[in-house]
This record gives sequence, C-alpha cells and structure tokens, in this order.
Amino acid sequence: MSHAADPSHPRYKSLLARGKLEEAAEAGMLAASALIAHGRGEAFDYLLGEVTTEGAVRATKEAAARLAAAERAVISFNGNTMALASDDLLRCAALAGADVEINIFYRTPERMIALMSFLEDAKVRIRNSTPQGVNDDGWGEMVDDVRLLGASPDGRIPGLEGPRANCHSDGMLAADVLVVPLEDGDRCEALVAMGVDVIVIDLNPMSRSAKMATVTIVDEISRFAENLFEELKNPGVINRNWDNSAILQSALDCINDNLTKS
Ligand code: PTJ
Repeated sequence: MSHAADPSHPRYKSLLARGKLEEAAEAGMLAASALIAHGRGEAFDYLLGEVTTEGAVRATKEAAARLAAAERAVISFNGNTMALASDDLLRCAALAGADVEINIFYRTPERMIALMSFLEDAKVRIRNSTPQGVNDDGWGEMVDDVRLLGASPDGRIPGLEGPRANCHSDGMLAADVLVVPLEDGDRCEALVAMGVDVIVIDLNPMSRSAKMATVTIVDEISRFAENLFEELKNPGVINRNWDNSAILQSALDCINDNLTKS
C-alpha cells in the first residue's frame, strides 16, 4: 500500500490511518459511512490524549486471557478494521488459535469480494515473516490454521434482521469468545444475548456497544491490535469478577482530566 503521509509530520499516525482508509475506500472495501465513523473515533481519541490508557491496558490483558482460554474464538473484521489493523489482528488470531470472520454491517457482494481478497493477501504476508518473540518453527502452521470465514455465511445472528445478521454457523455462531471491533450497538446486543464473551474495541466509552460488551477496550484499533499481540505471547488468567463499567468510567475520567488540564 502506498500513502502520502510523511513520517516527519507531527500528526503522522493520524495521517497514516487516514491514508489507509482512503486507499481501502478506493479498493471498494469500506462502507459509505466508514470515514464518518473514523472521524468520530478520532475525536474521542483526541480527548483520550491519543494514547493507550491504563484502563485500556488492563482490558487488553483481560481480552488476551479470555482469547487464550477460549475453546473457539473468532475475531470479526469489518471494513475499517481491515484497513487499519488487518496484519496485527491476523497475527493475534494465529497466536490465540482463533478464526477470522469478515462480518460487515453494510454487506454487498462487491465489498465482501474486495475484503476477502485483501485478507487472503494479508495472510500470505504475515505467514512469510515470523514476528519477534515467536518460535520460528511453528509460526507458518499457526497462520495456516487461521480460517478466513465470511464468504459463504450459512447462519444468522439471532434477533437481527437483514444482511447484517449473516454469519457462519461454524464461525461466529459456534464461538465462545468473540472479538468485535467498532461494533454497532444492535449487533453487539444480539451477540451478547447469545451468551458468549463479547470483546469490543471502541474509542467511545459511551457507545451502546461499549456499555453492553463483556470486556470493552477503549482504545484505537491499531494500538489495541499491537498490544493484544504482545499480551497473547504470555497471557494471564481470566478475572471472573471483571467490572466492565469501572473500565468505562476510567476512560471517562481520563477524558475529564484531559479537558480540565487544557
Ligand atoms: O464495514 P461495515 O459495513 O461493518 O461498517 C463499519 C462501520 C464502522 C462504518 C459501522 O460499523 C459503523 O457505522 O459504526 P458506528 O456505529 O459509527 O460505530 C463505530 C464506533 O467505532 C464509534 O463509537 C467510534 O467512536 C469507534 N471508532 C471509530 N474508529 C475507531 C473506533 N474505535 C477504535 N478505533 C478506531 N480506529
């Protein structure tokens, strides 16, 4: 991928992310409202200081523990997630023994083809380069084991209408732990109602998804994906008394502190 972002620019990371989204839009991967959703995310990230907060670190550790202990974990990819964090999240799936499922809100056959083709290329790319701190011998096999689902859904998320409910019966419907970045509130609610652990990544601590999830990571998706990969190298144990509302409150406190300081 090429992009116009210049590393010496003070807002390089932000420009880089925007460049990736522009390219993904040109490749037909994104929903029409993807850039609006990103702008909302950017605004919250600005208020959070554009850093991974202490609460997000704790929530990422909890997510790693739950993913590592899962019987069947699935990481869901939508258009924005694919553009911003595909490689790191695929690496996470390989380490956690999870599958990946493209599951988009605004589903069209053209978008699904563009997203699947991007994901297949990303899988080849990450297979050919063993990450630091991971055993070189097993890496290729771990990546091979990640199934790329989404192309031929044969099931539906219960309680949801329309194409946004389509999913794989041996993917999202069979999972005990689901990672759903940048999720829509209705779908998050329907997934939680399935009785599984739902891990949401959302920069808005007040969104319905953030409030409903089992574990919410209030962090930018590409920072989260990098951090999750590090945590999955040495995951801790699950905290069965996890207090998600305390995590959301800590994000709101951070925003409040930043506003008071400025
Ligand atoms: O690819 P599709 O069809 O599944 O559509 C994806 C979008 C994101 C367009 C769709 O799910 C959507 O409209 O989402 P919402 O309802 O706007 O919610 C997106 C949430 O993600 C908002 O709360 C944003 O603050 C948050 N968000 C946006 N960018 C990021 C983010 N959170 C983490 N990292 C980001 N980069």
